[in-house]
Amino acid sequence: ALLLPLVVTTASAASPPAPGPITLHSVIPAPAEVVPSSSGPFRITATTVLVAASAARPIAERLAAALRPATGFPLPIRPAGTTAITLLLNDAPDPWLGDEGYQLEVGTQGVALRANRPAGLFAGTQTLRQLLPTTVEASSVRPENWTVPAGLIRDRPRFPYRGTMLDLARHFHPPADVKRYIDEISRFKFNYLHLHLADDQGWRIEIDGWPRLTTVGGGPGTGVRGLGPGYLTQADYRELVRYAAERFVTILPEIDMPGHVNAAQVAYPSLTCDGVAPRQRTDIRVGYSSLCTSKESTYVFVEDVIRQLAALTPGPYLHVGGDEALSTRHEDYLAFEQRVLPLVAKYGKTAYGWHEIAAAPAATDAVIQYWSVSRDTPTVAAAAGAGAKVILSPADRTYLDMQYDLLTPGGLHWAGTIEVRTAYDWDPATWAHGVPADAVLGVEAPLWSETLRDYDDVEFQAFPRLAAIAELGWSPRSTHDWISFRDRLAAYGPRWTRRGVHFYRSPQIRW
Ligand code: TNX
Repeated sequence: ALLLPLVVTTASAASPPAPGPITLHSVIPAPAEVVPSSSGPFRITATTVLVAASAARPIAERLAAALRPATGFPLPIRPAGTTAITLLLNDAPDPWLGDEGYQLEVGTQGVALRANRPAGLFAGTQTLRQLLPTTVEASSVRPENWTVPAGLIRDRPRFPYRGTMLDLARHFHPPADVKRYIDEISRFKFNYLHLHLADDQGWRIEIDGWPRLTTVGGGPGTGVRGLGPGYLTQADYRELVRYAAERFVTILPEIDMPGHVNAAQVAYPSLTCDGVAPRQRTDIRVGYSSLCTSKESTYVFVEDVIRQLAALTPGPYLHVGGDEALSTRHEDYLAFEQRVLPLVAKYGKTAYGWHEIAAAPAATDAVIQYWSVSRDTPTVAAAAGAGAKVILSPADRTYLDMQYDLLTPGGLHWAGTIEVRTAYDWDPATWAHGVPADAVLGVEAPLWSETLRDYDDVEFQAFPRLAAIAELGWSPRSTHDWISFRDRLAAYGPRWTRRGVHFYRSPQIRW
């Protein structure tokens, strides 16, 4: 039972400017409910133990591993203890917390983290890490007062889907880099990573029976000077799924069709209508390729790919693209989607596609990813009214490949430039006109990789904007406050610096 009365406090302009002391109000994304206490802080020392039983233990181990390098403390994990950080799964679920929420209580005697499910405990440990001095990010021992401010946080996500996408097609980014990205996004409580695995310039996932997809299709993408080639074996993919799951991130795989398929057609010319292999493409144009929707053999290919990807993917969704099919006649496009969307269901997954699929009747059972720069979208609104769920990825707010301003290196600007405040100041629940808030499943920030040569480029485009998207996805609207976010972001900067994250030092933030 809670002893403290719960007061919902809004992080506001009144919270201290950076680089003030760390308080319970410092966290990104802003927690739902924060009640600071005037009691002393908890101090982690050489004798602190972590207490965790059974299902909480792997999360305690991950937390201890995160805290040991900088503190130098042993932080053993025990079934019981006194001066302790305790991780507890509720016997009787606290309905308010749901599957991903947590409660964090800090007093002089210790830290008690409670949740209904492991995902909530994990989210709580990410909050706890941000309540420690920034030096906790150091990889070797630092002299520091390892204090955690006292009080109570009760927290849960606003939206069930909080995602980001990495385009492995235009430039391949190897599994080690994808793992670093997963590490970073899981700190901000993202729970989905969408992998764009095939496009005109590259095919990046091994499919049994279709070896040329990767041996031929795993080329340079839009890369130059040796950058860009590569692909995931099925074993690589499974390992990414496992690694992500340990951090409570679900992989959403995408094979884009019926457009964006040039790489597959170079590998298998039978996927064109005339059987003639197109030339390999390394430019960044879109809209010129299409699967041959009138050939039965096309659907043999598509079903093979969907069946194998579904089998490799424990997550609930499979993304079948559907965007910018500018070389597919509209009636052919609709007929294609009417066959392909149900195929995803046949293999036990919920179909997911870019918003153009909304024109197909079968899309009412799908998740629709809205990417337009317009807020008027009658087709998506109609599909949402008929039952479809919508993910908000408006290109002029969430596209991480857009330049911050016209002077920042890398990135494109067809949807405009996106500074941090532009990424932050909008509301996913009300953005798309006519799409009711209860149809909005969440928000996703796609990172297309036409210009992203290496992982430094990935980090530069993603951070700090991804922190803004994290807050839109997780935090209740009542906490939304640019001044507060700006100051919390400024205070967060040293954490990225210590971890070697190559983030953009936006002039909007007093770093
Ligand atoms: C549009 S938006 C695309 C991608 C490009 C991106 C570049 C959408 C669903 N498709 O093919 O990579 O713009 O910003």
